[in-house]
Amino acid sequence: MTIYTDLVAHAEMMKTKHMRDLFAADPNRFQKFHVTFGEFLLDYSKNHITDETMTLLQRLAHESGLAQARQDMFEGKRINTTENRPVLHIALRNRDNHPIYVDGHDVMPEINMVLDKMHVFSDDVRQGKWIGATGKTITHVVNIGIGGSDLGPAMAMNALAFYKTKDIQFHFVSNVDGTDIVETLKKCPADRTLFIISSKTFTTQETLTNAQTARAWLVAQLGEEAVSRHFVAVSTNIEAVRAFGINPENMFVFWDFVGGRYSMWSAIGLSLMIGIGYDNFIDMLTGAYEMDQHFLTAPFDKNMPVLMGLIGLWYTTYLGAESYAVLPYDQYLNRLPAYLQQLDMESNGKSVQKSGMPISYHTGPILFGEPGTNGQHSFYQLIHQGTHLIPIDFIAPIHSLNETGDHHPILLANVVAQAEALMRGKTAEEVRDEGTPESLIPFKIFQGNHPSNMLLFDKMTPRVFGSLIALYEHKIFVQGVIWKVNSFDQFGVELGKQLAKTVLKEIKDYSQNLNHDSSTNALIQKIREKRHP
Ligand code: G6Q
Repeated sequence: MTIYTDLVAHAEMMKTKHMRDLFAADPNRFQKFHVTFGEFLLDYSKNHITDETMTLLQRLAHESGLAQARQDMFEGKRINTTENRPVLHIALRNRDNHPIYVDGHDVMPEINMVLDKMHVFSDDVRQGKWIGATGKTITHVVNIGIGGSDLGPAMAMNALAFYKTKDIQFHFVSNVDGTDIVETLKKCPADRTLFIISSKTFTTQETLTNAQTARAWLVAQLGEEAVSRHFVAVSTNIEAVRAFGINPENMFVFWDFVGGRYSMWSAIGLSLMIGIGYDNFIDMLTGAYEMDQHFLTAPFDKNMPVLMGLIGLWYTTYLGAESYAVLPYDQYLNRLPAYLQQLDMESNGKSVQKSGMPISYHTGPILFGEPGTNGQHSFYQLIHQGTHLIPIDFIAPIHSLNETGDHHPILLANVVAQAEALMRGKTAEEVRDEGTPESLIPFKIFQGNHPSNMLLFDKMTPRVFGSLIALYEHKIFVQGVIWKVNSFDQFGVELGKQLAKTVLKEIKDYSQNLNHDSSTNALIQKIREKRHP
């Protein structure tokens, strides 16, 4: 028997259990299945698990070489094998500043230099020392980037909005749909606007198209010489930045050992640092560092990212769940599900092992979510009474930064009650006892047995936020290791981009022959007819 066959057999047995009975049988269930770290409490007792499940899952982690893989990442080994790169977002928040070597070269001095440069620049913008071409201070910052160069800072800016300066408005433009940049520019006075062009490669079609439009808009109003006061770049590609017309002195670098979706800790966070200030940004890095240390040192049975990773893959690989919901009961985290969609699905949405062998089991789940309580009035119906197994992460602060009347107790009551309702359900007898007519009883039964994690923390601070995001990064890492995939490449986004180049030529140029399938040909033809009648 291998660990896999043991887990498959155990899963069959667990499918016959109801969590209601597991709780009834063991008054210590919460005591056994919760863990704390810093301000966080993770209650994972409302899951389809027993002591045996957790023992088997931890054996799986050990036999999958998780400890070694974790060490390899922290030591700068080239674990992104398909791109032959180390994976060192952890170096960006290495607050004890110990050397981290890549090919014998310590990366920390460069990381610290960029942080210092960001510090000076963000202070200058915040304090009105960085002035625009006509001598005015900056009141609008527009981050132009997409994917990893957008979602992180945009999500973090919302999450930490409480700490944001009120003197500057922040905008994030990502979509190549002209509406995004045009509607944003309508809100911005050219002489008081700073554009941060964020692109690791500086070749991304959407970002460069938006950046060119912004540049033309600015030049039309303030002239060519204004560009250096109103455009800065965050990138790894100095030549392309120079070619765009941004002075390399106004460029903030990062490195190819920082993956796009893991880059909010780098200079990609420049807009965020301007928003919340250097000290808060450092607190965020400290929170992430603390979670890194926890992940690195805590035994697997007390290790939050390991436990969350194992429980998640238990559902995906062994119990047949296809999706997974992240439901933050915190308005500040309203963009977290969108951020995690990229982090999780781009990292572990793979069907080939690191070795090149095809995979025969399910890997990364379909992630979705909305803040509570909004989601309760929409898709929770399906979670409660639909036919799918959907594991959930509930996330909630015990105190609000905006305690107002009964708002927060109501919010907390809802998140706790949802987890309880999903777990216990409501039996036919309970429905009948409420006086429900017999004909309606089947519709009012809740099967229950719907699993969830509950992650509570005291209140949203930069430090807590940093820990929270690092927790998810490491959870995804754990799963990637056990699924044997490379969590750090994303070749799946390439094909569509490549085909779009051909289609673009054909949409713009009538004379091009169309050699696609009949559907694609007809769609292009229709667009041509309508756009060039
Ligand atoms: C993330 C991906 C992707 C990337 C964007 C933007 O891990 O690599 O989302 O961040 O495609 O790329 P650039 O930063 O190079 O413009």
